[in-house]
Amino acid sequence: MKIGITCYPTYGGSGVVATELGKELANRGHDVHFISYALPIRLTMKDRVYFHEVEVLTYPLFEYPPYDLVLATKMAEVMTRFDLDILHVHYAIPHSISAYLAKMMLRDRVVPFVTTLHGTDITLVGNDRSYLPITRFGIEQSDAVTAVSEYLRQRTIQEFQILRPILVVPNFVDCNVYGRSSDRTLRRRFAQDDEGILTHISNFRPVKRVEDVIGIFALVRKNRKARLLMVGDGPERPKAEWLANTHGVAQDVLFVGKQNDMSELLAISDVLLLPSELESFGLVALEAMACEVPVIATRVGGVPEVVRDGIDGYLYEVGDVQAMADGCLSVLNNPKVRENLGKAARDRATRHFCASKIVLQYEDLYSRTIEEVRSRH
Ligand code: GMT
Repeated sequence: MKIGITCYPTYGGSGVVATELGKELANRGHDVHFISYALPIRLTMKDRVYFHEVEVLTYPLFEYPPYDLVLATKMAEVMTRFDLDILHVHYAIPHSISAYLAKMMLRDRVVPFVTTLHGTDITLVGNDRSYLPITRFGIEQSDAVTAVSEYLRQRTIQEFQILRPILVVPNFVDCNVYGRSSDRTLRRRFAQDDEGILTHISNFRPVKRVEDVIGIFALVRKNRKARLLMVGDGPERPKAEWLANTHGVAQDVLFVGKQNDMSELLAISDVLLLPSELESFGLVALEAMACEVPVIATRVGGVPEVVRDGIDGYLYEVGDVQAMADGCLSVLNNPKVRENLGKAARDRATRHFCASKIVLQYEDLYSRTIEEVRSRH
């Protein structure tokens, strides 16, 4: 198939999923055309992968340059020029609206589009009154819609009063790339042999509750030697740095910034901390699980669909910093517990969330959607 993919190219789960999906589809012999305003972060150019940049003209009249219109124009151009069979957009706003416009712009052919809902497009942005009607319209006009968890599917149906089917296609991880590492050299760059490594990876937005990450670590540090790796960047980073100072643990907290290769850092971690207010899936928890890293997270949104409490890690109420610190300590102080949780987590990741399995579901959805839409025209 000739497949177009649009996503946010910056750091964030939806862009990562879209990029990894495109790479897998290209490996399977499809032509994949990425359409976005920048090269997606994890995208490396290879055979059958193409990138089409959306360049937005600024003009003094435009206080708000109309990205969605330029994107629609580029989508229509790529659809025609490369004879696309289907377009897959990740994150509803504004991508599904641009895809709808592009589809309408074509005169002599129909190119269906699939929308994948990732989370904040529904739970934070989409249900704001100023975006709700247009988000609902984008969902209704899509030729197929998927959500990354059952939680997100249900929430979309309830909040947007959606009657059309929404298919759950969970996020995935490349189980060949993500795995445990016994290489002590990389580990020693961050911690001594008797120090546990706790890792947090996010875009440092308020929903991630980085203040709880630091609070949990400070409690852990009172009880044993440990290091905290803070991976990523975003608006709450200064607050996290300030809190590390005020808790007196700054020397053991390493802010390593945005990284392209999470697999390396996860492969040497002992615990993944994800105390978010909400996660529709929690891709980073899955990536950790594939690396045999137990997950200490909040019982929110789609997280329990990924992490089984007491089996792959432990789940807690939002803000229960003390309980999450106790959970970390029970993992760090008991190597056997850490190992058992880690092995179970890896087993779950490989059985249910491996790229090879999930990509087939998208492939199948594309074929069915193309056939349905063609049979109607
Ligand atoms: O988490 C974010 O702030 C961004 C958002 C994104 O677009 O990357 O993440 C959402 O999509 C991820 C990939 O499907 C999910 O793993 C995250 O759980 C989801 N974030 C939220 O629901 C807060």
